[in-house]
Amino acid sequence: MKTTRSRALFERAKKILPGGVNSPVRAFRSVGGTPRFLVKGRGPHAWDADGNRYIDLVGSWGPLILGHAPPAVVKAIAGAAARGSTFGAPTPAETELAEEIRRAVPSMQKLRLVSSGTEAVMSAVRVARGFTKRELVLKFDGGYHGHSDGFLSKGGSGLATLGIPASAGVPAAIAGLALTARYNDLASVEAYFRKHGRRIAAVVVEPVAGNMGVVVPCEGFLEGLRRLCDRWGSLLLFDEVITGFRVAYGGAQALLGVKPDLTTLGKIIGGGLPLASYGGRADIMSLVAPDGPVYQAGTLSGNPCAVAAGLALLRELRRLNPWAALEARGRRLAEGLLDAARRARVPITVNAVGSMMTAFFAPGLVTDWDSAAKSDTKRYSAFFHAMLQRGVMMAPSQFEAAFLSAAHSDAVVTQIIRAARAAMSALP
Ligand code: KE4
Repeated sequence: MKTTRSRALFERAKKILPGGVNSPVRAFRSVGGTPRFLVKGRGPHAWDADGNRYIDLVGSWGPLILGHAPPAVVKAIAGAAARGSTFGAPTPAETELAEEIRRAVPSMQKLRLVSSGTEAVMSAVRVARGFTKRELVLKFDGGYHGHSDGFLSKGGSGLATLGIPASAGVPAAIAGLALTARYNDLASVEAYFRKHGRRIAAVVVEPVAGNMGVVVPCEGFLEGLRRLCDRWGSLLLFDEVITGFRVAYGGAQALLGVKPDLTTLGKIIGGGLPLASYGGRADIMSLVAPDGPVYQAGTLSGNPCAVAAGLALLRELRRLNPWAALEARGRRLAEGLLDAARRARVPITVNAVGSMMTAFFAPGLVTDWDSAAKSDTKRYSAFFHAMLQRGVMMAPSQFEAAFLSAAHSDAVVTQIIRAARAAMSALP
């Protein structure tokens, strides 16, 4: 596979961008080799600068639930841009998008639009602290909630990928405000509550984890968090930046039937443009400025182009209702990966919820960060490259999710499975 142009582009990029990228996980550091510089996407496919075509299972880390460049979204962005890309004033469409979100996620009685998932979680935690007048936040090892200071220890996604236990540059005083429990282990949460209960402002959790690879909540785990938050007067914050509109129209809270006090969304609701949201109970959100004393602001918050993209995508999702088909194809792909591994006698475990999944090169079940971390990342890297050579782009990290879109037809899923069989049997 020719990668001349990607290699040259990478060398040039590294001269000015740290690691040659604008987000660490794109740099292929954990899988090695040259990151592919992509130039075009259409439906389930992406093309790199050397003209190689890939079936894209990264999907921009989640937003592309309808695949690349869905016509309705492209048209909406072009229209918004032609009417003026930003005003720094309220616009009608921002309210329409907020109403569209609340229709799907009724627990977000009031919400605000921001520009990234990081900003959404950071702001939601500030509101939780303002509302409860408490300082501590409880999160989970292997969880990732963006790169704000309070969340950069024992995190997932890029931190796990690069093996960074905690980021430099975060003052101990701030890092110390985050307690880290074990996902799917209610006893570890109860222990923290027994010790710090009245100081914990919020429990922040990915209701289906995506940033240690996909890890599914055990029966009763989320319900247990709800019960403990109610018992101790803390708020339950579901970080649904990945799962919102991904695992169901109403996200993981609809799929799993547990209602948080606060929710963060991102990725899909921006239709591929920078847009995210935090929201929840009206009594909590009434503290957000200018209504209340919790300050949060943003020059491009509710940006007209991003709002137009998000509105177009959410309305398309409502029209197409793709989740049953995504679930069926996701299951077929998960089974296909397991079958390919079995044929090649490679021990893997696949965790999947609907169209998001991870093949862990680990012998046993993966139910938390400790078990995910036991994965053979070298073998994952070999599989990643064997798939890349066969025209399938997986996530360049064992600790991320693969995403199917509604554009990944049955025939495309068959092609992925066929490539996986060849890739598995080619593993050293
Ligand atoms: P952003 O600031 O990257 O928009 O969102 C942060 C975030 C918050 N919460 C969850 C559950 C998330 O998954 C993310 C971001 N996800 C990663 C990939 N798993 C973004 C990819 C990247 O960092 O380049």
